[in-house]
Formats: sequence, C-alpha cells, structure tokens
Amino acid sequence: MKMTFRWFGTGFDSVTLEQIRQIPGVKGVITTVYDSKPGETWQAEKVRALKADAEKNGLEISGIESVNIHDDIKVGLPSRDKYIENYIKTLEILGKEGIDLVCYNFMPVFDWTRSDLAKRRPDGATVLSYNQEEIDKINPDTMFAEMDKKSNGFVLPGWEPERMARIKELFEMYKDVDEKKLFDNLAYFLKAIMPVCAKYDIKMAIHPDDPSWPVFGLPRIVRSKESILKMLSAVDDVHNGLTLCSGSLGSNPQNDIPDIIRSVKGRIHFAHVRNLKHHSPGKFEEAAHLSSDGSMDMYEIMKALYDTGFDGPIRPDHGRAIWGEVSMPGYGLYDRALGCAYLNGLWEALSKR
Ligand SMILES: [Mn+2]
Repeated sequence: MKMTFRWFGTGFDSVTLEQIRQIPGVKGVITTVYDSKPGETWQAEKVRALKADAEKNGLEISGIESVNIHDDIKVGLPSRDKYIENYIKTLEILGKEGIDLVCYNFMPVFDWTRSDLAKRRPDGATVLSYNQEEIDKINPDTMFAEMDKKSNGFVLPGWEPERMARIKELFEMYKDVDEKKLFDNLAYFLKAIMPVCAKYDIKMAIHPDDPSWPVFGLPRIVRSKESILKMLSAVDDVHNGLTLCSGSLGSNPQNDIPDIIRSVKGRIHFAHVRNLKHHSPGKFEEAAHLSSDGSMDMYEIMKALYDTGFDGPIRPDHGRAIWGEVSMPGYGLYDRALGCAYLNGLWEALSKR
C-alpha cells in the first residue's frame, strides 16, 4: 500500500502541502480540480499546476477524488453521451499526466449524508454523525442549507452551492430512476470509458454509498458485497474497480468488510480506512481510527488488505476535530495525521508477522 492524504487544493483546504509532507510515510496526495463542474472537461493546465504544487513539496498525485459524474449520465438522458465524451477527455488529460487512479461515486442527488457535522464526544472532540430518525425529520429540500450552515465556511465535497440551488429540479430528474435504471446507467458509463482507461491504465474506483442504505427514497447501488460483486461483473475489466471505504460500507454492521475485501481481490484500487461507533441500527458517529475507539476491527481490515496483496493508495478518512483545529468538517490535519500513523503501524506489524 501507499499512504496518501486527501487534499482539496490551495485556496480550498485549511491543510497545506508543507504540513502533509511532514506526516511520516505519506507519499502523495489525493486531490481534484475542486472548482470544476460535473460534466465539463478539465483544463490540462490546472492538472499540471496541481502536480507541480505537489512535486515542489516532495509529494506525488496518487489519485483523483473525484472526477464527478454529471446527473444526465446517472439519470440516463440522451445528453449523457456528450458528458461522457467530456469525461473521456478529462481521463485523457489525467492519463497524459501519468495519473492513473480516479475515485468517483454514482449517488443520486446527495453525495454522503450526515445529520450532524460536529457531534461532541465525551473527550471534547467533535465528529460527523448520522441518525436516521433525525434524517427522517429533515425536508430534503432544506438538506443542503443545513449542511452548509455547519460547514465552518468551507464548500463541502458533493454539497456545492450550485447543486443546492437546483435541489427541486434534481429530485424531479431522479423521480423515475430506480435501482435497476441507475445500475444500467452506471454500466453504460463504464463500458464507454473502458477503452480510454485501458489506453492509459487508469483504474476507476467507485466509492460506495454513504450511508449504505437508501436515503430520502433515492436508490443506492454500491452498498453490500452482493451489489459490489454485481457492479464488478457487469463490466468485468480490471479498470472497473472499487474504493474500499470502510466507513461507508461499515455504516451497515451487516457488511463484513474483511470478507468483502477478500471477495473482490485485485479489484480494490484505493482504500479509505476509518472507524465508526455504532449506537443502534441507523445511528452511528465517526470515531478515532483506533479500533478500541469505535465498533470496527481495524486490524482485521488492514490484515485483509495486506493478505490480498493490496498495493494501491490508502488514506485515512474523516477525522475528528481536535486540539482546537478549524477545518472542513472531517478534513482537519491533526486527527487524520494520527490516522496515518496508526494505519502505518498496523501495516508494519502485519508485514513483520
Ligand atoms: Mn470514503
């Protein structure tokens, strides 16, 4: 594995590359052209500028998270082909720059969802949390405004204001899209991009749905071992792979993550590893990465990755807000750096068994 750190780019992130390079073992950043809009072709100059920034600081770009998918592709509108063309052009630009990993998701309307972005824990740390009862009380039309209020002034990935302005239109667009349609549209998209992925050896790594069940009645298609295997076999090409996100899949305690890792050996191209504390079905909060702080066995997750020969980028995922740091919720420096140190320690111990 290669330890990496998510970074949103200068001007969008409270964490700097100078800080990231001082975290032991971090080789690269996972980044994006943060001000690009879904559906547009990225500008090669912006990708080169990101790369130059990273390299100046002794880091590489280990992957992109995310190149977002235009809603017309997810809904399956006739206009999707134009947006897929643009996506292919973006992949070509990335491929030419030697960037060979792209994380993306195929969630309708809402990206990841939480009911609270700063739930206070007994030790004073704050974390992102989810409570289905709270979510059920929220009018989806006002969900964007709720998230925006709690974002510490940062634009949250997947919760961009321009989407907020179109919320009613987005729900309308997806009203006839069920799981089958969404799945078929994903397969259509993947089949169309596989040739360019093969040409530049770009590994696509779909991010699982977060949380891993339908929210606001919207379909979810990457949320269990069964659905992941179905997605991988629909386009059975090594360039069609998975981002193993332990926190997203782990939101449903029925998901046996080490078993999922072993079942899809060779198709995990990227790993987000974090811990959660479960309270009751549909109610959880994020925890420190350490196993004993949450409900998940992080050693078993890392062991499954190690034993299956995982050699892609890995990153700590959302961190707690600690030591007075103010950042985009979940994306401060301190707790994610602790996460890197812990995951590196587990890996070293696994390698010396
Ligand atoms: Mn994740």
